[in-house]
Amino acid sequence: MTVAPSRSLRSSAELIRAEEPVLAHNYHPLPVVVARAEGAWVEDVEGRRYLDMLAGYSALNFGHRHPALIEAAHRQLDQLTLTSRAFHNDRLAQFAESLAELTGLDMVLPMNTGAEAVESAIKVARKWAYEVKGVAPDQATIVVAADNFHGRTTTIVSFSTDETARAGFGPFTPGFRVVPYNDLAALEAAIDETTAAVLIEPIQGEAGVVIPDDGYLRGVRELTRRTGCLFIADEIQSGLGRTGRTLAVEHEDVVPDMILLGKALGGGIVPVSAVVARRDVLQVLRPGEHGSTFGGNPLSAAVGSAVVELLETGEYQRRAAELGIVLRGGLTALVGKGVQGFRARGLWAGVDIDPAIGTGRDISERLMREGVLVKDTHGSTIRLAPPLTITGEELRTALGSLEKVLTEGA
Ligand code: IF1
Repeated sequence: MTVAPSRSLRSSAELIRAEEPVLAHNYHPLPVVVARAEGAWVEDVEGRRYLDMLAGYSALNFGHRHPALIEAAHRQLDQLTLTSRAFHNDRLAQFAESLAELTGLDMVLPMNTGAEAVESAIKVARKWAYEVKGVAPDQATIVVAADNFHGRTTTIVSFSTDETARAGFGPFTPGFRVVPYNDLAALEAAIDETTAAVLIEPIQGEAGVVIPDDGYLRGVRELTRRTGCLFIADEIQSGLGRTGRTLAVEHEDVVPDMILLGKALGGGIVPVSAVVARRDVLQVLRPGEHGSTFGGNPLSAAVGSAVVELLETGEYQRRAAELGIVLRGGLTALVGKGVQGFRARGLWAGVDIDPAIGTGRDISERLMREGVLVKDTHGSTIRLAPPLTITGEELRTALGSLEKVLTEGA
């Protein structure tokens, strides 16, 4: 940690209390107030240090304030920050070229948040269905999976199966069919001549890091190709190194028609998302039909290019794969000792805690007191997704804290 605390004259407790009357209550954060961070570590207002085992839900794959990313951002701040797409900017071509090259696809639609990338893909898929496939006007359907998480807009929550995310927000957008995840027969039965696309997460994050059976993604690829609809992979959380590959679909050697990226694409500095697609798909968009004030801005493009550069080396994917073995080993040793089961790929795990020991929230709070930050999901599951820059020693420290918390609670 470098700089002395200067800005926070109020304590963590005071700052948490100060939020209550003025900040919308749409979150229930752990009671930690972060003021500084570096790498895999964050520091709170009082100077307590914590290992960040959530990494901004994968938005911080390269850790907090990665030197190459901070440098790229600083350099760009001194040159040009925003043009809007009314003009060209001198950073966008390189960003799009390098991202297309990294993903093996042709064209990039730059947006800002994950939800915007998902919304954009839905619009592109529908337009493709009408213009290329010949679906009757306003009849296009998109098939999605139960327990999906794709974002928070009204259209996206329209096809959520999570009542907390949906209830009270209707009326909803029509045109979606929900099938069970990891079920190719159900998917095939839902596809017909109106189907524009199948939209799925290659690994379901919010659902608890649910990994489909080997062959499912290949099956989705074959099925969508055979029936003439698009395969859209939401890699917003699973992509960019997290699972030990650049993209989670690479574990099955599959190339979707559209890939959605976000989170880590902004290097933990700015929101950057993108739809990356085949040329014959993305070219349905013509001037004026879609856009964004901030999408593709030079600061985002500079940071996004620097992120792609980090991934081009393969170092982070390799780290995720190698440290993933440490993570898996540590969790395997805890099965039966407070852990009922877990699902893991690369540096990403959903860990089911024995409900007798506590809820996921209880365990997260106890881990916080041990200096480790995680996030619960769905009752008894906690989610581990440390920065890919974490060391083996730091990872073992976190696993040691988890063991301590679980055995103390037993
Ligand atoms: C929240 C979860 C993580 C995503 C996938 C699109 C988006 C997300 C696969 C939208 C966003 C988030 C958002 C955040 C919590 C979070 C989350 F618990 F809900 F599942 F990461 F684990 N596709 N995921 O995971 O991206 O618009 O937020 O940039 O909503 O509280 P966004």
